[in-house]
Amino acid sequence: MYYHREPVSQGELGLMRRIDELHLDGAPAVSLDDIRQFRQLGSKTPGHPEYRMTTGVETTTGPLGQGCGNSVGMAIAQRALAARFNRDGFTLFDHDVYVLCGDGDMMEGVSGEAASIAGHLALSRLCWIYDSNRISIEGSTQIAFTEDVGKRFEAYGWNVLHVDDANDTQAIAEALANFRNTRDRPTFIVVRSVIGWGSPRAGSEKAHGEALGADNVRATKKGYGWPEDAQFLVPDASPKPSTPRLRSAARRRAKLGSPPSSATARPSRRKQPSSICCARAGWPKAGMRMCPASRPMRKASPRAMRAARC
Ligand SMILES: Cc1ncc(C[n+]2csc(CCOP(=O)(O)OP(=O)(O)O)c2C)c(N)n1
Repeated sequence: MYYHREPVSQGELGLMRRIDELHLDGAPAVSLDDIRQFRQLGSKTPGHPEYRMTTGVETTTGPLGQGCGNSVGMAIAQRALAARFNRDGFTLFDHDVYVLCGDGDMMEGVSGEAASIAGHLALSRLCWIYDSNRISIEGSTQIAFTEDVGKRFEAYGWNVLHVDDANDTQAIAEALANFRNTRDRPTFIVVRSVIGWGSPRAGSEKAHGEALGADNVRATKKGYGWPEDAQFLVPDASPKPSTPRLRSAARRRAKLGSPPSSATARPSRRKQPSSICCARAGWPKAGMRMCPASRPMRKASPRAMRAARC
């Protein structure tokens, strides 16, 4: 059991969702005061997720498309680690990698390149959830981006699913279950949503690029049945999402169980370091040997490609 990894490629909005989770965890990494500092210089809650600034944020995704690219590296790492270290009865690495991404991510070339290699390698532990609200900073995506993104991912070899309404949590749960049952290719879930849903600016680029303003905030809270004057309210009944990476070592051990004592079932400690980057079950000795500094890149890269294609 490793932790699911979750690059938030969407920038500000996605980060706020992650911060909520970090705050609502039993041992919050982000306090309400930290959240009040949202987007302030030097705060734990910068405008985009920043690796090393906030506990629970393990990758920086400011440039659109970056989180998508990062996720493919994480999914390749999952496969390599699983092949190298998992043993019967002692599964250390069986985690999935989830990405929240938006129209801006899909417009960026890097996400297409990353999706291509993910499809080629059939990275089945990888799931991208595409928030398709068809609005970007400039307005409707119709201005510049009209391709059928789902079809593009089908061509990459992904399992493409559609959820017609982002508020249909049942449909989202079913799509995620479909992903977990699809173990021969990565999954791409196109979720149709309305930006700024519930606010007077719903469906408008203003919901992205401008502060709502006090009146609109009140109207939005009213629409949600939320106390209009409450600021930074976290009701006692809020669900407590699990953020396993913040769990105590004892809780982790309880879930993982005891490692088998047999030397054959347990990976040798001496063999672990340095072989991680390119390791694959059955590879002789340390995988790192195939990419020493002296080896020309053109010779190292095909070997690395073959290693990832387990
Ligand atoms: C590579 C890159 N170019 C430009 C930006 C600036 N930028 C931040 S958000 C955004 C628009 C994103 O649109 P979308 O993904 O549709 O987000 P939504 O409007 O749905 O919140 C842009 C252009 C950026 N972060 N990265």
